[in-house]
Amino acid sequence: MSSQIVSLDSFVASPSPVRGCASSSCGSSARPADVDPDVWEKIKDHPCYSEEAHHYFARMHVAVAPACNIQCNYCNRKYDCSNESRPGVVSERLTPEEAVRKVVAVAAAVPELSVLGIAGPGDALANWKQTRATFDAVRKVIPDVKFCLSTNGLALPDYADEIAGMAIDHVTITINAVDPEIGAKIYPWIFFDHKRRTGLEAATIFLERQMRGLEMLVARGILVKINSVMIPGINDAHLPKVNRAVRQRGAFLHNIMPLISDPAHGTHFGLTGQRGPTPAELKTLQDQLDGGAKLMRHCRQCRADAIGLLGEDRGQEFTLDRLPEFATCDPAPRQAYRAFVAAERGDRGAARADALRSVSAVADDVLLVAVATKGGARINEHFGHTREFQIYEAGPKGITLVGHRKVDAYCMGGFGEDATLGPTIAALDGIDTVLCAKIGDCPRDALAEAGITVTDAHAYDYIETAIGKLYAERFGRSAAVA
Ligand code: CLF
Ligand code: SF4
Repeated sequence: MSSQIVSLDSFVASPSPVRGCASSSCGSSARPADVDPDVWEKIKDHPCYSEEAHHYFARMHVAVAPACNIQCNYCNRKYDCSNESRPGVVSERLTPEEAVRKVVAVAAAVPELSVLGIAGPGDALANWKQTRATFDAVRKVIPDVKFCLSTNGLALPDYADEIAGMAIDHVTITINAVDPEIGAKIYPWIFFDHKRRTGLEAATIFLERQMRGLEMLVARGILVKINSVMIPGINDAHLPKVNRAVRQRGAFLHNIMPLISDPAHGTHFGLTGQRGPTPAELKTLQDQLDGGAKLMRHCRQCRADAIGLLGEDRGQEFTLDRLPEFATCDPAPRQAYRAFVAAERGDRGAARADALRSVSAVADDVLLVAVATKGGARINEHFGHTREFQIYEAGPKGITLVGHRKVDAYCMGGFGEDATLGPTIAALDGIDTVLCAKIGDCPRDALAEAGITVTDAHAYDYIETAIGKLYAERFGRSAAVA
């Protein structure tokens, strides 16, 4: 395995140090043995459908779909705050023409871009004319970007054929219940067949159409991801049943997301005191569902105008007033970046296999590690700059990304901001070790006092390599254990 240090920043700054061949197809060499080659082609550059890809690739959403055909008790699309990160929230709505300008500008500046998604702020299918016009226009100028859409599913049976005809390979349906009694507690109304419907009638129609839409998409070869919002006391105990139902119908991935609930958001649940799950409750449910439909655990519940790697949002760099009047879209930097990732992937795959061997021989011990990273599956972010730690669990099941925790950056304008340390330490509750590229004495000592070890000894290593070494050191095994 190579010990060469590679950062996304260095690639973006200078595309010349491309290693490996110039064809993106060599990424297939890193295809996991249990993934069908056709499926791998669809997911290998998709940051949501592949946990591995999310270390390298970026998505962008264009907010061309303002209207919605249902009401969810956790949604209020009027609320807008650029610091807020939750579905349904955007800073500016776009026409399809504006959306194309934005996509061209982002593609020119962000070689990691691989997916264009339409995820609101309303429902992509309730605004089908705009959704279709946007995808059709982008396809003509940037054919190498994958298309993805997210919907509540009410209108899916009407559009499944068109979606398949447009070569949209990825569709997300938000399914929170399969039992109308439970659905009626989440959806106060739907608008269907020229009429607003409420209560059990609404939920019965809606859930039936979601399931039919799922079946239709799967039959047409589309990879369907199911998002479910976990709402304690309403559908938390019901979600295993949802998991079984969507798995039986061929869903590719299941993503359980915590309810975000705050009175300030003006949602029904926020105003009535419905709480979201704790991180521990969410993890317990996810652990319970492991072995069902494959679980997504790296979702960031991003905004309907998000841009960048999943852990970042560069939307403010690409507001309409900042877009160049005429941008061109040379595919060469994206192709070069994909070749870079293909080579990096092979290298990381070998490193990961080594790391997994080092933890697999140990019986029951589990280590929870927080990692400061800005991409590339490496430990390459300073403690003081990080706004999000990726959380890994190492143990008998291997080394797995199990979530992320948001924090405020400690380092502000070159100086440590001690006021942020308390909340950061609270956010790292239960973490054994923090891995980062660099840390100063002051925050290191404060974390040590809280019982959290921080080390920059593995700076720029692959994440799994470092965790494998850490695990072996901690539990007295050699990293070379076979
Ligand atoms: Fe966007 Fe959704 Fe496509 Fe991804 S997001 S439409 S599948 S490209 Fe991804 Fe964002 Fe989670 Fe969605 S992190 S909220 S799962
Ligand atoms: Fe809001 Fe989406 Fe629900 Fe429509 S489907 S009400 S946009 S969360």
